Amino acid sequence: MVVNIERLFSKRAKKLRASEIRELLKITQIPNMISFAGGLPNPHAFPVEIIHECIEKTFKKDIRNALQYGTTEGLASLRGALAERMKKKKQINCELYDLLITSGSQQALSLVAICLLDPGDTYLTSVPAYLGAIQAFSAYEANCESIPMNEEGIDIDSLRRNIERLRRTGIQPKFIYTVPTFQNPSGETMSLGHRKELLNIASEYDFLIVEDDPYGELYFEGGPIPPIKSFDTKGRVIYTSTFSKILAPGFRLGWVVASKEILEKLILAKQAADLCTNVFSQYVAYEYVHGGYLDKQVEQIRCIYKKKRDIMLKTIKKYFPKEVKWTMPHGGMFIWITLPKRIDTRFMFQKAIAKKVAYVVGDAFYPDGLNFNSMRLNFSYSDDDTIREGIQRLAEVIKEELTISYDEEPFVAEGV
Ligand code: PMP
Ligand code: G9A
Repeated sequence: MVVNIERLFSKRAKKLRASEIRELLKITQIPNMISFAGGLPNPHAFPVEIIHECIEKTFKKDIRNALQYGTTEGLASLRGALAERMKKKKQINCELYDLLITSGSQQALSLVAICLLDPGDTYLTSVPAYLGAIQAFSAYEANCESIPMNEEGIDIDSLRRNIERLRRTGIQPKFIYTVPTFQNPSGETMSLGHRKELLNIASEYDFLIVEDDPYGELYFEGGPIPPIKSFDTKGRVIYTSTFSKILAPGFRLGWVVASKEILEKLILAKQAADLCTNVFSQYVAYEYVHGGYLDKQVEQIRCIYKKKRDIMLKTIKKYFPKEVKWTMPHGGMFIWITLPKRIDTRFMFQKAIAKKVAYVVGDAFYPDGLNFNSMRLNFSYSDDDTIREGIQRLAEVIKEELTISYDEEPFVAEGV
């Protein structure tokens, strides 16, 4: 008998949608394609020699335990080293017991969704938002309320208005998801004032903040900015970060700092998901942090990415038509481009691919869609000359697109 597999899938599985970014990663494989699409770190920023040394140390010290199953919470020595670093670098007051190691921060988002979201629950996010978070939360059938971003990171008035509107219909959001520093996809950073204000609002209306901070260490100027978690004295913020951008994403290592009650639930959810995070990775990462390699490496990564950001911005300024606007990130890996409203970056995408240059359409970062004239460019992955060449190709595509006149202006939502 033929298996009627559609009948057997859960309602949840039927609703799962592919991530535009994961799909786009396939395009990167096409020969001569210049991809500004994937949010990939630069492979030359991976500390290959240091990783080799850390692996050797692991082999010498404790290889049999490194190859064994580990606790769900994660390696105590690594959690301790990270807690120290969180205190020193981020002013987050935490001990090793406040910290859970996860399989990347993506798993942290997924565990948060399992523990906080029932089908039909509402969460808030500033938009444009990290696609992987939207995917993680919508897998648990939650409703998303989008709050526009502004030059201070989030439109606080709109946030209040939306919370009040939801309240009138009896809806209380569970949490707000935010990437306050060098955000993916916009590159924007939330001001200190808005960080504190967001925490006050979360307290006033009693919801949590899920603070996702993969890029906080990658500042190019202006120094580090305290995370929202550093102002949190009541356990209202679930903070997550990752080794993906400060070591290598192949390690699949992230961590969460949260209150005891929340952490306990996340640990239970993780037990069911994967028992424990890759133990060998954790041992090697411990040597990386403990041996003082991390601090030095992060300085180098900043230096490499700053140069790439500067090259991309300079080339954009030189070649993009004057009607185009872009963000000026002070760190991270992304620049957000806003084109004249009559351009639809989804239609333009095929033309860009034909010219062998790829971006992510802005629409992908809006849970409700409805933002058609924007795109995200990644500057960390490509080498310097490739950035120059790719931006020139893209400039040609945009210029050609601008010569096409449409009868009607396509509808465009306001936002960044
Ligand atoms: N959050 C944000 C904002 C990201 O940009 C990414 C990766 N691009 C992640 C989470 C997931 O990262 P990882 O699972 O590799 O830690
Ligand atoms: O999905 C991945 O490979 C990580 C990249 C995320 C992004 O492009 O935002």
